[in-house]
Amino acid sequence: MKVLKQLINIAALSAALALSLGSAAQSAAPAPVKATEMAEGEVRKVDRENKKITLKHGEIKSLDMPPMTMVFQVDDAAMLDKVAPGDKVRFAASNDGGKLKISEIQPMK
Ligand SMILES: [Cu+2]
Repeated sequence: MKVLKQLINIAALSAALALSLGSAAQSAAPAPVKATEMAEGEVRKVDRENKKITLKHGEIKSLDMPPMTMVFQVDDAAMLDKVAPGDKVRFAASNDGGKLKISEIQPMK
């Protein structure tokens, strides 16, 4: 009987250990780094033909740019299919030799 009780204790301990390991792994999961580099804005106009999009954007820290409404270029027109005028979006912009380009854009939920 004593052996059985010990076995149960061991089982309970390892279950508790597995649980705490599980939650530790979960809380240690890194937040997506990209989210901090993304700026927010609202789509004003989508010009698929010319691969351009007009955004009213908030501050873009990576470009040291204050909030404004402006036109960005995209390399791939397909990126513009995900968004429509009026959508609130999160996007990543870069300065490509003086041309401001959007490398990633996604509607906010
Ligand atoms: Cu701007």
